[in-house]
Amino acid sequence: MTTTHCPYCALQCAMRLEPGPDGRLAARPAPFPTNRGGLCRKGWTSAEVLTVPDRLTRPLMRKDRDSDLVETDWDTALDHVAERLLALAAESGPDTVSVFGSGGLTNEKSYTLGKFARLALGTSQIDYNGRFCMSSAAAGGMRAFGLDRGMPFPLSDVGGAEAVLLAGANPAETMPPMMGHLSAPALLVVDPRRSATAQVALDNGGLHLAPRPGTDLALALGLLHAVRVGGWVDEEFVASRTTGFEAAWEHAAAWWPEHTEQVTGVPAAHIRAAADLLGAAARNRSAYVLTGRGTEQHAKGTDTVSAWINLSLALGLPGRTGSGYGCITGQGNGQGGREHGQKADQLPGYRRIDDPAARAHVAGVWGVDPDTLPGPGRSAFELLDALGTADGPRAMLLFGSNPAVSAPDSGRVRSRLAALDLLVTADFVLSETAAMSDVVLPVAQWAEESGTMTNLEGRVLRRNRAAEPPPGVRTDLQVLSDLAVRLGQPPERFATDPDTVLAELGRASAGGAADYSGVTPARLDSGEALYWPVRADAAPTPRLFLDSFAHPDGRARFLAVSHRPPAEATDADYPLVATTGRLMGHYQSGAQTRRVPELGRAEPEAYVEVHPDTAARAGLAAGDWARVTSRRGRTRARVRLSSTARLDTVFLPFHFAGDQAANNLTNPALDPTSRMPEFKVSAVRLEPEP
Ligand SMILES: Nc1nc2c(c(=O)[nH]1)N[C@H]1C(S)=C(S)[C@@H](COP(=O)(O)OP(=O)(O)OC[C@H]3O[C@@H](n4cnc5c(=O)[nH]c(N)nc54)[C@H](O)[C@@H]3O)O[C@H]1N2
Ligand SMILES: Nc1nc2c(c(=O)[nH]1)N[C@H]1C(S)=C(S)[C@@H](COP(=O)(O)OP(=O)(O)OC[C@H]3O[C@@H](n4cnc5c(=O)[nH]c(N)nc54)[C@H](O)[C@@H]3O)O[C@H]1N2
Ligand code: SF4
Ligand SMILES: [Mo]
Repeated sequence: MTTTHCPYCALQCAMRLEPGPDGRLAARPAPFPTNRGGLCRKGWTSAEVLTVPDRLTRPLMRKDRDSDLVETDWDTALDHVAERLLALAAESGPDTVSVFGSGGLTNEKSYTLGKFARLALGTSQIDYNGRFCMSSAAAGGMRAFGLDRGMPFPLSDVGGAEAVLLAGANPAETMPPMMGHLSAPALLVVDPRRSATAQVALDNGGLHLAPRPGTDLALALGLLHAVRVGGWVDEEFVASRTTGFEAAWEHAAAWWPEHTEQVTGVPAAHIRAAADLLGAAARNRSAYVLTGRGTEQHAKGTDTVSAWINLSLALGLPGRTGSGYGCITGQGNGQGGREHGQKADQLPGYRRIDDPAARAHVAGVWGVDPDTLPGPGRSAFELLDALGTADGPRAMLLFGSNPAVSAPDSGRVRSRLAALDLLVTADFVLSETAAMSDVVLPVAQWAEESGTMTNLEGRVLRRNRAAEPPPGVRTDLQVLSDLAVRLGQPPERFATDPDTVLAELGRASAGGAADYSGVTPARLDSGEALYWPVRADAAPTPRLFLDSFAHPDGRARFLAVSHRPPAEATDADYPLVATTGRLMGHYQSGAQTRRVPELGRAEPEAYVEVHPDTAARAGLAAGDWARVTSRRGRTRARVRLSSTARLDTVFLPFHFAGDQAANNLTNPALDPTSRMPEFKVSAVRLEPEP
């Protein structure tokens, strides 16, 4: 029996892995403060992915683009990859080779991937799927507080609150055990749909505010307005701990609840009621504002997050015990994955790659001259969109993501991936992206290796190895090391033992914002709650900002943000708004969960959630196949009627591939600061599938 944490989301529920009668591992819940002994359906079935029939155990390679992937041995595959990478770099320079990483990778892998890109490849062209996930919240938190740790407090703090506002998050489906912490008497859910979470709020006497997708910024300004008019602003806190209130207020001054109602569709009375519930709880220092992807995945996601933070600052919530603002990070290591250098503009310890002091420190740990480190590269979508173009990369190495399904405007992304000279994917199943690759490297899964993860609260945890990888399979760290050596790196520079990498990551992150220098195997094993920063000589930091915020003046900043419409408008040809998101039983691109029989049976195909009147107008009934078309592409989905849906909005989960992929529709318009695509608003039309 091994105690570890779930392979999927950022809640990182604790679980026990036990061999069943057939010798295969089964997952059972284990006590831990975030999940309190609960697991969702995906967690319960997670160990089944270890033995799926189409598990990859031998490298695959194709001769050329027109031939099939065939099994080969490791030396042939790795020699071929290294040879091609060296040849391409010699022809077109180091930036012709690119790397794509993931918030699902352990801290050790994220760190090694960034180091591998900068040293072994010498490329600036590395980014990762976290850009699609919480980058807007990270940018918003950084601007306001000077530091980005999604939740700067333990999740269990939220359990005692009188009021919690959840903007664009549906934890009842995306992190079910979290609902145990959301028992506040006033739960306020902002979601265009009557989501499972919104239903919980209504059942318990809370509120559901249902804005038109893409109008959250207006709603947050309207709430700030109602908070001020209601007399709920914490004047003392605003004066002593913040700057910029008046400039931010100028943008909110026009957002009377009635005006806000016209733009968002949320009744003015609900806006006032929400402001009063939040205000009364804030006065008792007992309220939280939490954001999720629904409010963040927009071309104005960063400003929208700033508007929610402005609201929390006006109420005096952040930087105090019992109240606060937090973003609900999504992927298993969504937090740690954004700290250790797999991001285009970043070095370990949440340092900036364009900061000379950061370069000098990290180069010192790596034993290289700082001048040899490349500068910042392209963000995720920009990188994917440049592949195979005249000045873009001609090769990509991909670890832990399936962008052929999960990237916005995925038809366009698939054609860019197909234009590469060399696509190499490390995975344990033949994902849709692996299937397009020239070389596929079979790697170990979470239960077959150890490594650390940083959960949604900024707590560093250890996943423990519970089984041997199948024969023939290597770990990601081994693959990176094997390749680095073939690219001319000294072997000792790319360790394959996770604890050795962790110790080096500790040195590289020391003195940075996300300081892990005190994270050791002994402290991890002791069960100590290691909220970062974790220094060797100090206690961890469960709650940040209690004394001061991380800007030089110690104050939090209001940002002067104004509302603007989504990147594309509806019109006569595309009259509806499509928004996208998740359902309980599938994870992300579905590469893992679509292979678990129980989960696949429960949700075998894409659906589109539609109001009955909207469906009828399109000539559709429940259970029909619908064609949903946007300005970029189309998808097929079964009609699911919902009488609580907005008439102007349809919803599609993005877990399905091919002609059922929601991302055939989505708009890659990017946020100017975070480079987050607008996954949550596309103009579409709905028709019967011919
Ligand atoms: N079952 C399951 N759980 C998961 C995942 C998974 O794939 N499956 N993925 C994990 C990851 S990586 C992440 S990032 C998290 C995401 O967790 P969430 O943020 O909870 O997930 P989403 O379903 O993307 O979006 C939440 C809600 O936003 C709503 N929404 C859509 N458009 C808008 C809008 O314009 N404004 C507002 N306010 N809301 C809007 C949707 O209707 C949806 O109910 O989940 C994690 N957990
Ligand atoms: N329309 C729409 N699109 C979205 C979103 C949305 O809300 N709407 N949400 C976005 C968000 S928040 C996210 S996080 C992305 C996620 O989307 P993806 O980045 O595609 O994430 P996954 O589906 O988890 O892909 C992980 C792949 O890596 C493999 N894998 C898992 N662990 C490891 C590992 O340790 N090593 C290696 N080598 N491989 C591994 C899995 O088998 C799988 O094939 O999708 C984004 N796309
Ligand atoms: S809520 Fe997240 S961490 Fe917990 S069992 Fe489900 S997928 Fe795993
Ligand atoms: Mo995510």
